[in-house]
Amino acid sequence: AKVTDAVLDSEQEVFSSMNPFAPDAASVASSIKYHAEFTPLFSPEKFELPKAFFATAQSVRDALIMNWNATYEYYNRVNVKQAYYLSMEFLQGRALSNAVGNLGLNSTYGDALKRLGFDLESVVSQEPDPALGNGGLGRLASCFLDSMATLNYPAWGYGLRYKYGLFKQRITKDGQEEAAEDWLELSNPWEIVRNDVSYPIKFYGKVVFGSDGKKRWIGGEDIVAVAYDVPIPGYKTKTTINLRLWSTKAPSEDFDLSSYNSGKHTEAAEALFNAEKICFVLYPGDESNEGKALRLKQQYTLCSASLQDICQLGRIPEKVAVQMNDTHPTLCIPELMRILMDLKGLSWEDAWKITQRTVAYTNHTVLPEALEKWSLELMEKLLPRHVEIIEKIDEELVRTIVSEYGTADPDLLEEKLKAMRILENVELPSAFADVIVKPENKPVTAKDAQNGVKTEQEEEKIAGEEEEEEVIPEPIKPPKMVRMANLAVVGGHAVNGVAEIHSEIVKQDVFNDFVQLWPEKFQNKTNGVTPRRWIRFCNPYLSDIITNWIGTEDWVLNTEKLAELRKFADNEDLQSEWRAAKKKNKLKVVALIKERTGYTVSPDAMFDIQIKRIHEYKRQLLNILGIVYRYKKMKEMSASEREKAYVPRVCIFGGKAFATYVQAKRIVKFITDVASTINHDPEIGDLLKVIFVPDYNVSVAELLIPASELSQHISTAGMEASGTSNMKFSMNGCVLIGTLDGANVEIREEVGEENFFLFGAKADEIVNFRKERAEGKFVPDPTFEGVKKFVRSGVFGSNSYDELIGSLEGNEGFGRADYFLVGKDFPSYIECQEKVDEAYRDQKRWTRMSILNTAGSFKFSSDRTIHEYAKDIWNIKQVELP
Ligand code: T68
Repeated sequence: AKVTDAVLDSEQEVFSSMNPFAPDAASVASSIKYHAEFTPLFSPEKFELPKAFFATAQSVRDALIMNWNATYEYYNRVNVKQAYYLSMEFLQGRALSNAVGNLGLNSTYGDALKRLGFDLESVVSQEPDPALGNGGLGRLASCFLDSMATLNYPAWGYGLRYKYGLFKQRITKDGQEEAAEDWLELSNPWEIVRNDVSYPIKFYGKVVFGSDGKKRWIGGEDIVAVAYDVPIPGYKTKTTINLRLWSTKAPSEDFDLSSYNSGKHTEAAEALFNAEKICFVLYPGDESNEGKALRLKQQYTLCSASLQDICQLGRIPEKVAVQMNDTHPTLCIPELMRILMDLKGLSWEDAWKITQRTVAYTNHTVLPEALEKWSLELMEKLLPRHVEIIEKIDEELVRTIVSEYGTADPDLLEEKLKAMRILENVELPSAFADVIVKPENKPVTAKDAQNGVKTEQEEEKIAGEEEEEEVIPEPIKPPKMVRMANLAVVGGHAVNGVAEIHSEIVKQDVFNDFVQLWPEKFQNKTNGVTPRRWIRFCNPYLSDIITNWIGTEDWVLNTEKLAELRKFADNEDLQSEWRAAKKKNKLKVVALIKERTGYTVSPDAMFDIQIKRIHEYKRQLLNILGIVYRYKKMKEMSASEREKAYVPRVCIFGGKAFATYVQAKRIVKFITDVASTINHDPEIGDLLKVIFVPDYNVSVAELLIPASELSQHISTAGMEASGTSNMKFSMNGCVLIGTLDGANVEIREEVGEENFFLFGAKADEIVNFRKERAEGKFVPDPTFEGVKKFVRSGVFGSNSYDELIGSLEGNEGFGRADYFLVGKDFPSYIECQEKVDEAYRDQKRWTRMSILNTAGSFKFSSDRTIHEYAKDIWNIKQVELP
């Protein structure tokens, strides 16, 4: 009780120092009542939970608006350099509890709502979870906003206001089904539409010379981007920064009134629909050409609207740093060039210097298929002026490469051009056509001629004579593409990976040729997560214990303090409090599982969790096959042997598969089939349960992570750029099982190798193992063969899972033979899981491991990451409001 009182006092103090009014519960209650009545979204007769949520959010928003205004008024006055974080995704999660928590008003709002007959927790759970992101990349952007505000860095977030967020996932007997996520259905209490902040955006059209000799982009389709602002409060600071989300609409004159009046209603509104559809959904399916064009329109809308806005806000480049979250906003580079040259009249050279100084690029993946490319043909149609600029950037790059490597070794030069050019499968710019003499055009040397070596033309002639009748088909030309990552590397002043191992792979592999040219551009910025949302607010039980033992709540801002827990790791009192907190969190998850799946699980079993997007490289398949192995062994034992041999476990999965990713959807279906067999097997009971929590999102993560005891981060080494949930789990006292991949490597270093369950092949061994497989030299372990056979025997239903199990063998028709090396890592994974059981049996040892994870997690606060970006890339300073 003492701790809570102390926290309460400090909350009051903080708020009174921050605001002209220091709200007590009574004034907060009247503010909520005021909003329910005078900014209504519901009819007046009833005052129920949904209304309570909206009115509470509106009352919190008042405080945020005040702080927001003060923040930017001050930044403008002192004219500071600001960072602009551009991202196609912000996975914000619910805002109410976060805002109330950051303002230090938890108990005040709790009391106020009690006076009105509600409790804060139920009110908070009314909020729809805005899912304007897919996964790690979007959530990272949101953690960064929280840290930038908390640390008083002058900054903005820019994104798109999708009408529908990431789809809602339903699990049926056929696997995953998708439905629209209508998060705006009841309106969004946090956003403020700025009717005076809108910009024209153009698509299609053509480029002409204006009378001043400057290029003009004219004609085409014009739409308007309108700003919707979402205030982002910092923790225990007045600083409240802005997330500006663009929505699209048609210019009002585009509504064809006379068509409408003549009964052609659809045609009359076509322009409206065309403009609005750009912001309908996050990541529209892009298998069709229409889908591709729409996604490109989204990207351009983000870049163009944001840059037009930024140009109004601050002097470029002195006062502006633009960070591109992956390649999705790379059109910033040609767009800024266009603005500077065509609209502001700068020369190419000046515009280029400014652009390079302004923008920087974060890479989040090394998977070659995920490196973004756009068809040149599509881009030429949609953005003709930008293609001209990209062609010129490409030409300048060719010039640099030629001058760096010379023409003496044409093979080397050709290889470099092929790897580095922005334009792919496009002829060299005319100025260079003669510079490079391709090897096939090289004259045969006298020595070769003596040895009877023929020129290619001679070979062709002979071949032609031999098969005179045969018609040689025209070779299919590979499509011309724009490589966005290459453009981002060339156009920015900094390129960073998101974990040490990832940044090394970026340097040694993906962008190695660019590193040779510009080594100084390449950096590492290991990801982080906000300790506010990801411990303090989602895990109040553990937070109170930490505060109590460290003796201050400062650790929420200075996570280094968490290290002080180390000295208490074996303390029995701490250990028992620690276990009690875990148990309370597990009980919440028991209820969630019951509600979402109907299954009853025991809170005394070990909670083993893997939650992330479903992807082959993340290897949910390895996890579920490990479970199948465990089940198979259990079935071979007598009841008493089973009890003795196994620690009871609840294995929990959560995650969405991209709607068109067939193999990922098969994995979901397989997990749910296995779950249904095991969970209904009376012999197994509480010894093993498998749960797939449907519709995984930020709010579900906030419940699962604090309850987790073991969590799985088991990607094929070298494929997960960083991972960020691994950091959240570790902070919440969960022990990790994982490969040496992404941020796992650094987490293991920090928490100590005895507190991390490591298994599997290392990144630098993968190439050889894949080769071994391809050459048919790999001999699978009998345990793995046994598991596959068991699955095929029909235990989990009539389905024989040919495509899934076949993919692990590279059978005819099933593509790459176990590309993700599930079979290779299986035996070491199983062995490692046995060590997990052994450790868990000793609860003292396990609790110590758990405490040491929290204690060693301090590096993974996004505050640390943001300080590094601010210093090494953006060159911005913290500015505290007076
Ligand atoms: C993730 N990437 C990485 N991509 O996979 C993860 N959206 O390792 C890393 O921790 C995280 O980024 C943050 O750095 C994504 O989440 C996407 O969601 C994505 C990819 C392509 C297009 C759209």
